[in-house]
Amino acid sequence: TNDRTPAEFVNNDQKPLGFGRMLRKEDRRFVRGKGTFCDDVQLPGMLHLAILRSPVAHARIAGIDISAAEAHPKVKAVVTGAMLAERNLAWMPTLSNDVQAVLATDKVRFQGQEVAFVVAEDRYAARDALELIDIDYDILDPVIDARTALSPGAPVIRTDVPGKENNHCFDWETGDAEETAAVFASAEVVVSEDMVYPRVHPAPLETCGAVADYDRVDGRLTLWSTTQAPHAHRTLYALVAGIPEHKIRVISPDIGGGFGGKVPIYPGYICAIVASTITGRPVKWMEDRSENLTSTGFARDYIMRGEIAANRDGRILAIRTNVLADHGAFNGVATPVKYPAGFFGVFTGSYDLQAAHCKMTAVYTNKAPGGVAYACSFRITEAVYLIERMVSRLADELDLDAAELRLKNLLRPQQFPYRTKTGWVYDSGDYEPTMRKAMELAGYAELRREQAGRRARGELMGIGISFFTEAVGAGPRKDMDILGLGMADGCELRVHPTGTAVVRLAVQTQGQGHETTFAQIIAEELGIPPDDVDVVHGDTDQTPFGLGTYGSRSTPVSGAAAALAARKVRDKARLIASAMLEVSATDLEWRKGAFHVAGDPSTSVTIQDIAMRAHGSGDLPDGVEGGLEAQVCYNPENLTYPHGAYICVVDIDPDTAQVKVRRFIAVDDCGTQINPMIIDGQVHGGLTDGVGMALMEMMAFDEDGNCLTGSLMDYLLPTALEVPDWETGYTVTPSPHHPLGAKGIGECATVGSPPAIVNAVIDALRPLGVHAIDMPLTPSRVWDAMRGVPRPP
Ligand code: PCD
Repeated sequence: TNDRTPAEFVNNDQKPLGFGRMLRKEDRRFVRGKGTFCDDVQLPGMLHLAILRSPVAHARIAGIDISAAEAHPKVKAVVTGAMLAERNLAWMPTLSNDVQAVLATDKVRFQGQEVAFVVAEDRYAARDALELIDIDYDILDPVIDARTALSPGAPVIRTDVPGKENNHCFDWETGDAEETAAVFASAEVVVSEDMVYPRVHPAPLETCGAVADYDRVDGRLTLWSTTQAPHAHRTLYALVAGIPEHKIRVISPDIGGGFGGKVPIYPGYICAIVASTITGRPVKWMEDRSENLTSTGFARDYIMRGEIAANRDGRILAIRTNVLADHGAFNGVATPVKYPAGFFGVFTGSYDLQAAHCKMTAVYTNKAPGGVAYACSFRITEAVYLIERMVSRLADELDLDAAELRLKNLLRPQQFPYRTKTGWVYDSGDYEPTMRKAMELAGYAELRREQAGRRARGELMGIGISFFTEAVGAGPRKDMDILGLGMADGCELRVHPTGTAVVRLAVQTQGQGHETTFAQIIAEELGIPPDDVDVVHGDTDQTPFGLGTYGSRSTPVSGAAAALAARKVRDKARLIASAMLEVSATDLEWRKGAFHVAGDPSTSVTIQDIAMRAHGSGDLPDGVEGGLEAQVCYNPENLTYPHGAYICVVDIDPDTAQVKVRRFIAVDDCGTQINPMIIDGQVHGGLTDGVGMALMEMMAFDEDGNCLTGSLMDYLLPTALEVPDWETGYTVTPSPHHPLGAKGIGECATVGSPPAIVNAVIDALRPLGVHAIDMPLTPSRVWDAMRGVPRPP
């Protein structure tokens, strides 16, 4: 293997000190079972909290009797919404300026909603006591289908909002309606299609949970919680719960996967805090799998109508879409507040268009809240699906090759920075080589020949393509904030006297390997081994403020902050080196790890020598303080725009309608690569997500609003059995504004893969006259499509 262990990074010219394949430092702890996850936290005297959830989707609460539960010998407290209301804590703000019930007071609005909680001496007693709570529900008609949510006479869900008479959540529009209509009117070809991006769930391995420890003596709250954004959560707790911010410490320990689902603040966290304040004891709350699936943030749930306009020769002119968004009972979307539809505005994709327009309506339904960016920079997954389905649909209509049609319309390198018709400025891109590389890796021409042969024999083989541009790395802070908190990130770097270092970050790894890659960034910039750099994160007492890890923003934002902090340290080191070597600072040249006198490479001092001098007793140059450290708050100039070209090959069994992903070729471009091994892992994970969404995953509900996918027996996740050996490749187009040229990669494959798979299935079924099908492409749906049965609504 060419994956070096950290110790193999040595200071010589053969082996790079910074970027490159390197095994993950954190895995030393993880493979030995030495991680510390939320549920591993054990405090003396700790109590356990369990939440009672609504069994129905929509009902008025007529009465609650908690007396039997309170009488349970191991129960310390039973709390209802009414009791929270007395403390003004029954409702909390969501990240998108709506409110959400912590515990229901008036009504329950989705199955699984939090209604009461019990605190007991152990986990079992807490669960047992839930059964002793007696609640009287007056059942109301639920609103389950987003299409009927605005029908006259539909039951109103948000009766808590004064004057609210319907289930309208928001309207949103982008692009130019008139300009787009004009282009459509004069286009030679217009193709349209209806599509559903079903409700799915991030379903991380570790569910959500918290341990709250409120110290009544000095009024200090320590909260271990499964959060992707510890600093933002702390500020919001201070604003909502009224505990002063400096008295709150949020610790995000090891996290077993986030995938966007751990960005929101969930009622359970607040309940744990309340429980600790009223009992004076530490309190642990951990969800089980069903609670996680049924009550925490869902993703997608967009019903889209797409229209694409083109010339007969395949020149794409414009795209237009109408979206109906199902937001569930509360608008719990975690997105920069100016963007209620997230970054859906990038639905113009990777093509040079004359016009684009999107109109969206969002509604409330009696389903769990959310709209989280599950491995998706805020709704880009939906946007990429829309355009990539439409482009393949157009190829189908014009009888053109789907790869050639894309090549004809991709943006050209000289068009960057490129402003889209919806106002996004793509920083850099060189798309054609990426597409060509994917075609080459796939052996595209040969695959098409093979397909023709198989078709002639009646076999169902399909080749699907997608080309995507993602927008990752939110800020800049002038455009992007979450509840008023600007999206910039702090970083602190301290080099110790012996030349090892500690870097303190505002972002928090959930499995991405930050303890390795951020050490590599410092190593690259300072020329010290990555093993000599400790990465501290996930603890608000130990790290500078910043908005957290999601939207693949860690490398674009905090990665830039880390590089700039290291460069500040280097600038100071240069001054100290000039004193040590008694030459002017301008006569010094930096070569990884040391300053040399220009023209005399034998005279040099290493960064370790400089660190000792910086902390030592010797003289420092005038105006230079002792110590070797730096602090940066990085406000990105723009998002970074990674891109990729994906090709999927499927075979469909004509007798069972089972789809088999035979091959999947992914060529990604995330600019400068810090750790290609980790990048490969990120891509593998995202592609697996894509197979899950395309073929298996959907949160389903019956007409009463019962969630039908509350366990992993029904909510199907992909395993090694459903995925092929991934074939990955890369091109490198650096970001011009990022100090390292790096772009994010974490979500690219999840975003780019579903349309490639769906396009492949439709391509396979084309001889049967199939032009559209909705995810998940389960055997029964494919079977129906093969027999011309109309799609489910
Ligand atoms: N990188 C490199 N290079 C480049 C880029 C990147 O190397 N150029 C690497 C880094 O450093 C890291 C990774 O890779 O380590 C990633 O990164 P990014 O892209 O920056 O991202 P982040 O921020 O870090 O992360 C985040 C993401 C997300 S967002 C998601 S979903 C998912 C992903 O991440 N999640 C997860 N991936 C993952 N993995 C794991 N393991 N786990 C998890 O959980 Mo969202 O918004 O939240 O929905």
